[in-house]
Amino acid sequence: MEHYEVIVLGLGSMGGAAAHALAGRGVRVLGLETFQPGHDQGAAHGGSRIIRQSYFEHPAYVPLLRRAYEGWHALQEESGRDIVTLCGGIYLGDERNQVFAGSRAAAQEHGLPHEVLTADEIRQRFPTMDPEDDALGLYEENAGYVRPEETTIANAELAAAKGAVLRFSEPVTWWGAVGGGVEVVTTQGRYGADRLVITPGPWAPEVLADLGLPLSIQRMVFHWFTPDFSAVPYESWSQERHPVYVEETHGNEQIYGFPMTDGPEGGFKLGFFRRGTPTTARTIDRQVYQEENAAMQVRARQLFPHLSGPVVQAKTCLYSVTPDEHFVIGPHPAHPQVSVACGFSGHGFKFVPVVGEILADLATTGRTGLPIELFDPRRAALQGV
Ligand code: PYC
Repeated sequence: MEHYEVIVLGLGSMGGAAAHALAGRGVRVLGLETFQPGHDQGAAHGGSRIIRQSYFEHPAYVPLLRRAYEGWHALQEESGRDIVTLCGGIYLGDERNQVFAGSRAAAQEHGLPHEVLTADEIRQRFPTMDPEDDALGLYEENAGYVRPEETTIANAELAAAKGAVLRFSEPVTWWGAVGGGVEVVTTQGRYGADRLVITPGPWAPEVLADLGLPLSIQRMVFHWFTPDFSAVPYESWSQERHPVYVEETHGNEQIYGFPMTDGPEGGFKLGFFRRGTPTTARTIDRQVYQEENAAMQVRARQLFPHLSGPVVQAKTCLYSVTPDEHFVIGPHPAHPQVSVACGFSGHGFKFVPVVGEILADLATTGRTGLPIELFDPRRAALQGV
């Protein structure tokens, strides 16, 4: 049986970053993955993911985001791939809601550069947008998007270049703690290791069934629409002038989206942030229905009245949502030689480099100096208490 210092089970966004970080530290690492790098079966596809720092979900994420940004720039430089675009970000809402008030609280607590804009200022600066008159927006320059497929491929390439053994198209059928180490069985073999890192994405309910985590696997959809360029010219929708955004107004569901990142034909991508339907990674319906496109466009046009053209494309994606929407990262409660990372609740991708670093810390030393208390697999929110 081949033996490694660390096995990484799942080479999607988080596992790929962990394999890369471990290989970079000279650890003898094996990575195992069911699909091919950059696949579209999980939560790391669709061309773009938001990165932002004035984090309305909780100010405790900000130190991790600062660290993640260092990792993003390093990954782009080292891989030579086009991964990071900082086009600015705006979080629209009002004093009463999480998106605006939470972003401002995080920016103030951590001294992050930001501007608060009124509805008129938003309209003037971003002519695609027509917010409610009483809306407010927190604008931060240091936000933008990253390209998920490029990220996952870059981490796999760099991990392999640094000595990791990566096996794609090799599904894992069993893992277990054996003695002080671990064993993993795949469709093609059996491997042993001192430590195991499990990054299963939406397959967590199967792969980590022993933990009984209360994860909700949700089918999400993102849509690309054609704007009316005769009303607002292409340049105003493009990443040279348009920020990423999250909007929540008057009890409406949150929507999020991106500037046009791939030229005038590429469509303007957006989605509902928290409106998934329960599913599983095996049974998800990947078709997108006309009614879904229509509902998205009606909601989107409350903010973007000129987003009136046809849908260019629409895709499904899988979120793994925890009850408190905070991540699950830490040692496996029953097996200290196993570390787990899952439950990214639809907002994890921007943390990819720092999660890789944390998992490499846990696998090599059993602890990390980075602040992960919020993500404890044993916390009350995960116990149904
Ligand atoms: O992480 O910023 C984010 C995000 C917005 C919508 C989905 N994810």
